[in-house]
Amino acid sequence: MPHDETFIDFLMRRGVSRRSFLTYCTATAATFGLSAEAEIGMAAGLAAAPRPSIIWLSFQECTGCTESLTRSGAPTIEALILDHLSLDYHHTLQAASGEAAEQARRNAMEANYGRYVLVVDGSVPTADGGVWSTIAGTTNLAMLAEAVRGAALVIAVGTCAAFGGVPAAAAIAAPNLNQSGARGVAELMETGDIETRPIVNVSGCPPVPEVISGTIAYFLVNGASPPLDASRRPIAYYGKTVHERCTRLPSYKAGRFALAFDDAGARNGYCLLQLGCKGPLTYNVCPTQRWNLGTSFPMHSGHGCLGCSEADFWDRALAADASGFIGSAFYPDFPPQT
Ligand code: FSX
Repeated sequence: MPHDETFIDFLMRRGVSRRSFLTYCTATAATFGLSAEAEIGMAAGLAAAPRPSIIWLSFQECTGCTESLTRSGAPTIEALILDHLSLDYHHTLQAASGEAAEQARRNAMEANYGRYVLVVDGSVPTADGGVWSTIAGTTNLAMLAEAVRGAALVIAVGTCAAFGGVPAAAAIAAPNLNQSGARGVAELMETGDIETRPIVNVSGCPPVPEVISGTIAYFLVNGASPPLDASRRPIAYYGKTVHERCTRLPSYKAGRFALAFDDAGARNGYCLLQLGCKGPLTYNVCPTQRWNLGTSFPMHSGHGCLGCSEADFWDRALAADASGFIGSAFYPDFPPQT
């Protein structure tokens, strides 16, 4: 595909109608809280958007983020946004390997210096000079430091890249257990280990795929990241808790709580808070966006929220009080008042 092919040309070639495209733009603009006028601007901007160069680096992770992104299903416009991108380098998806792959990365960075989007998934090991994870003989830390310099925007996809995630687990309770010294990308910018660039955290383990594509769509149109919260996440997606958006919220307000995962209350939509649900302190769109093309989300299928889009969620989940309530040490306001 040519680099200068616009997004609307690409969609037409893939058989997507203008009506479907406008419907998508309206929904996306509404997510970002844009005015009707701005909705039109978003449609025009996205239609004319050229293919940006994307360099995608994968470090310490489980590949769940890429799997989330490439999940099978109907070819939605969200998915086509990702097809439209010029994925010049992606460890997991590219066919090239070895020196040919590394040369392709260097070529893409040089040709698009200052303009490419750098996507990172996985945390970065920093202990022992970073030798815990290397690619083509280069530590993840050194590769990240090099790639960040020419990036117009950095998107940390997944809780590992955003906050350290599972590879950094037990950093709170037992610091020595984070043996690889796993850290998130933004933290490395704060400590001066890599240069500072505009960065967006798209957290979640894994993140909702539409949140990834929506964030990229916003950048394509505006040339900048959307408004962010204190954790550098797009407010449009992370501005409310899972609890506030949960389909079981009416039960919470009525004081109806499931007391076991297999009791009648759990089956009848009672609130899962007393079974350890982390929805009240977790900011994400899972209940409204849902997964697998809007099919379901954890509380819908009877499982409490794990809090995976929050920093240190794995360690928080380990702490249980005498009554067995998991995570109580980190939930001083339990039960929440909203
Ligand atoms: Fe982490 Fe992603 Fe969880 Fe896995 O790349 S956020 S372990 S879903 O794969 O980084």
